[in-house]
Amino acid sequence: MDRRTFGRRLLAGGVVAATGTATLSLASAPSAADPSPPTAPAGGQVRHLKLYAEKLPGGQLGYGLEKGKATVPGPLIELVEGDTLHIEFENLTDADASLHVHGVDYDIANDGTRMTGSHVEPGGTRTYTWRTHAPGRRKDGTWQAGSAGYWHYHDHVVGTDHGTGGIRKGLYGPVVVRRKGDLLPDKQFTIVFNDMTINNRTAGETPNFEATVGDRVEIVMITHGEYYHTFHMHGHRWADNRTGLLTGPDDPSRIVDNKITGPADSFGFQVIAGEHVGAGAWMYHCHVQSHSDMGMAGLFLVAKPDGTVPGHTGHHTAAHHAH
Ligand SMILES: [Cu+2]
Repeated sequence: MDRRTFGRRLLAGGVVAATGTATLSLASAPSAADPSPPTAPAGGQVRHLKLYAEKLPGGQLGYGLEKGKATVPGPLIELVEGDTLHIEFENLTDADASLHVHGVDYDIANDGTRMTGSHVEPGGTRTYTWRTHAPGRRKDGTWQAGSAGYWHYHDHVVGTDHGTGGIRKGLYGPVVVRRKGDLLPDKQFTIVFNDMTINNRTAGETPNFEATVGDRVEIVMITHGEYYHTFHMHGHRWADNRTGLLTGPDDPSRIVDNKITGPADSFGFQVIAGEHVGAGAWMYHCHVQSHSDMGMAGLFLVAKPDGTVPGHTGHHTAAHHAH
């Protein structure tokens, strides 16, 4: 395994950070000596990963890279177009479970469904293989997209043959597939609207995310459950395309700060924290008014270089602070 690109990385915020979750991530800490952000290397690597499903307190379930370290959402899995990933999945729960992925290439034996027998019994292990590809021209001359994008994985068998119980209890996580040369962020956060929760946390316990002005922050946003939502972040905006970045001055992507999102949708983007707007306790929330009123909101805490967040007392939202 390449330690440079596959190093264990402490998420610098978010609900999973307190447990020191290892994340399969390409991102690296910014270098003061070199202000230009690092970029994704060439793909084509064959990678291996161990992933567990296990029970969490309160009747929840989670995926984790180590036993006893499961989180909701599960760990970020990050690849570059052309990479292949073999995931040795061990089911430590007391019910059949699986791993089903969106966006990347997998054959029917890696579907993670009961119908195909590609689920895992309690105590069992199965290796799932995900492949990715770069964009290019097919033999017939037509153009095919690459695998790049913000995707996700989830259980497909707990509770029902669609994994409704597994998803509800927390068996889901983010996937990022990059193009070679894509800018790598300083910090990455995953926000999942799952029914009326954010990352399975209810009103008053929703996660806050911390950054410093100038950080290149990447958000992966996923929706699960029964409802449609709109994702809004105050003070920041992004390109509404598969990678959330503009490719140049002629990129036709719409720039948005609010996006409708329904069950199993995923998108993502990078922002420069506080760019043009400065430090502050910037809200993010569902913009369906009854949903935000019921607590589907949290804070993007953008600190000044001295670490302070202007106007933020730390308790006016009663929201949970994840460090
Ligand atoms: Cu909503």
